[in-house]
Order: sequence, then structure tokens, then C-alpha cells
Amino acid sequence: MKYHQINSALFVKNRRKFMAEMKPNSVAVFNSNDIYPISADSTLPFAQHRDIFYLSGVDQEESVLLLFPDAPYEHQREILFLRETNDHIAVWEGEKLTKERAFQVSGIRTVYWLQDFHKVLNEMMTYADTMYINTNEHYRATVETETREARFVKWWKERYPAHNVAKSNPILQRLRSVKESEEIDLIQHACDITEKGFRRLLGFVKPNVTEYEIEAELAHEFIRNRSKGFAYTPIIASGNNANVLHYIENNQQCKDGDLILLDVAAEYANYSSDMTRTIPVSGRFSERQKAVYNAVLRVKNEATKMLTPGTLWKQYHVEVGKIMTSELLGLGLIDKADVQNENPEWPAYKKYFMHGTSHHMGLDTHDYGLLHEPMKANMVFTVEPGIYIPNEKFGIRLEDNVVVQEKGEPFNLMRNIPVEVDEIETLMNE
Ligand SMILES: [Mn+2]
Repeated sequence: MKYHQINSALFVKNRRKFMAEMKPNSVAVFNSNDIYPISADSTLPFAQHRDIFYLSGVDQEESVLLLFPDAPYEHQREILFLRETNDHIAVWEGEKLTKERAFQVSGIRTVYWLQDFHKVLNEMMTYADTMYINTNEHYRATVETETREARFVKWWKERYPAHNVAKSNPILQRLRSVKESEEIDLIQHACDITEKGFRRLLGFVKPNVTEYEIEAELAHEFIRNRSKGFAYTPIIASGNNANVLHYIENNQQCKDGDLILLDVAAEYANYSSDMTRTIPVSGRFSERQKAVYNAVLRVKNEATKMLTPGTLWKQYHVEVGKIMTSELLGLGLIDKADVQNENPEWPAYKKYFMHGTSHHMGLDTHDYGLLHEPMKANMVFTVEPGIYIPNEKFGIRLEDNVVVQEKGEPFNLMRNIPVEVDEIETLMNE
């Protein structure tokens, strides 16, 4: 792990909150992700399942967390199962968690090696009535592969057909969407690393640099600051590439006079940040680019103010759409007739701004959060309006990450990352 160890108190608290929501006499189990094979003996780098990480801090493959708040013996209430390690394994594979180290990381005292899992689980199941299974119910999830969690759930349900089944996911969606202060600090740290990367590239971009050279600058800056790297696949889209919303080729040369849309951000300790900035290749915006840019910036600032406790996500998007409509009228991109004749299911503004404005952010870049429930303090959202104009060969999106406050406007975790036209031009021309 490149990141500094997180205080185990966070995970102790997270487990306590989860267990408080469990039904009487129930067991919940959470699995690590698999290490995904490429072919032969090659693998993708390990990425931990965010739920077991959230509840334990364990950032290692082949780990299982078992929670049983009503277990007859106290040492059975929280149990970790880990792949066995010893001095020989440490030499060949590097350091894995020992039982002592696992306690320091997670605050869990009962740690077994994985080979004892079925035996211990079986004892717990004789005491328990209900099993909490962890399915992926994220609104944007499309999963083709069978995860370790899914394999386990299949096996567990078949092995213990007489137990009641309950869902972990809605509990986790609610808990994970409201951040603890330690989590907000970690997200702030990820944002601060992103800031370093962005400032570095402001001094680097000039006509004829390539999108992949910009990507390399960012990767360098992120990793040297203890990040694993990008929190999600970076979008570095110059000129008309910005109008391909999920452009990730990053293989073109940046031409004088064009803009570059950069949706690029660092992770830290498995927490995301999610930033978008749009900058001029030459270091100067044209008048037209500036006009569109400032329209997007105004929508971002107005939208941010609406992220307050009680706001409903759907209604928020309707309101942002109204603000965007008035900006597009001002820019002459749509006219009054377009608005009068618009289809309420697909309003006129969507021709230039066709994606959502905000999503939850945290351990996942598109984090957990039940969108039909009102917003609460300490939820972290992105705010990311954009205007895309293929006819003019540019697109602009600006994105910050903000924390909903009990009172007043949200707190902007990206308040120090340059976004005003003047500041960006000044920094690019130093
Ligand atoms: Mn985003």
C-alpha cells in the first residue's frame, strides 16, 4: 500500500453502524474482489471490493469479513478470515497481513486463516436465523463476470436453504453515502493530489503536445504523491474529442486554438476524487470559448448551491436544466421556440448538455447513495455541467466535488483548484 494507514477507529465505527441496522440473530459476510486474470500467469493489479474495505480496511485479496452482532460468544461478533501468511510466503509474494497486523488495520481481534472459514461459518449458521447477502444494486452497475462475492452468495444460499435471506446493499448504500469526517479528509487528500497534477499540466501544455503526454504528467504527479494513480480512466480530449463523452483514447495532438477537456483525478487510499477542467491549448481562450466557459461555470456555481439537505436528486436536475436553458438562450445555441416546443421528456437544453449534473462520490467514483431519498449533510457529490458544441469543434465541462452541509452552501473540496478563466490563463503563461 502506498497510502498511509487509516486509523482503525473509522472501520470500527463503520461496522458498528452496519450492525445496528441488522435484524436480530443474523450473520453478514463480505468478500474481497478476485485478482482478475489476463492470460497465462498475468493478472490485473488488485483492486479491493469497496464494501469489505469500508467495513474493515483490509486491502488484500482472498479475505472474508463476518459480522454476527448477536453471536453467543463475544469473540464471534466480528471475524476476519485471511489468506495464511508466513515467512516463506512473504519472501515469494511480499508481505501479507499477519493476524496482528490485521488487528491494527481493522480493529478486529478474531482473525482466522481462510482454511478455517467453512468450519467457523457452519458454527455461526447453527446459531443464526438470517444471512445478509451482499449483491451489487448500484444504479449504474453492469457486471458480466461472476465476482468472488457472487460465487460465495450462490454457494451460501444453496448450502443453507433454511435460513432467511436479507440484503446488505441498501444498508451500505445509506451508510456509505453519508461520509465520516475521516472519509472527507481522505477525499480532500485525493482532491489535493489532483490539484498538484492539474497545476503541473498548466505549466506543461502548449500547442502540439499530445493527449498521452498530458496523461503521463498526471500519472507521474499522482503516483509520486502516494496515489495508485487515476481514480478512473482519464479523459483527455482536445478539440472535437471533447464531444465524445467517454473519449479515453487520449492519442491525439493538441492543436493551437483548440480547448482540451480533462476529466482526470487521483485516488488516494481507495477514495476517489473526480475533477473536470477545460483549458486552451494556446494558453488563451477565444472570446467565444470564454463566453461558453463562463456559462458552464455559472451553471456549476448555481447548481452547487442547491445541494442542501432535503433536496431530491431528480428535482435538482430539473432545476439545473432551467438554469442551463437560460444560459443556452444567452449563447444563442437555442431559441425561445425551441424551449416552447420542447419535449418535457428530453428538454431542448439536452441537445448541448445530455448527461447528469451530479453523482455521489467516495470509495467509488460513482458512489453508493439512494437517489430517491433526500440529500443529507456529509454526502459528497460531484457538480459537473457541460456544454458540447460539435459544430464549433469544442466541448466544455467543469467539475468539482462538494460536501453537503447541515446549513448553508456545500463545502467545495476543489476550492483551491484553478477554475476562473483569468487564473488559468495566468498560470499557463507564466
Ligand atoms: Mn464525475
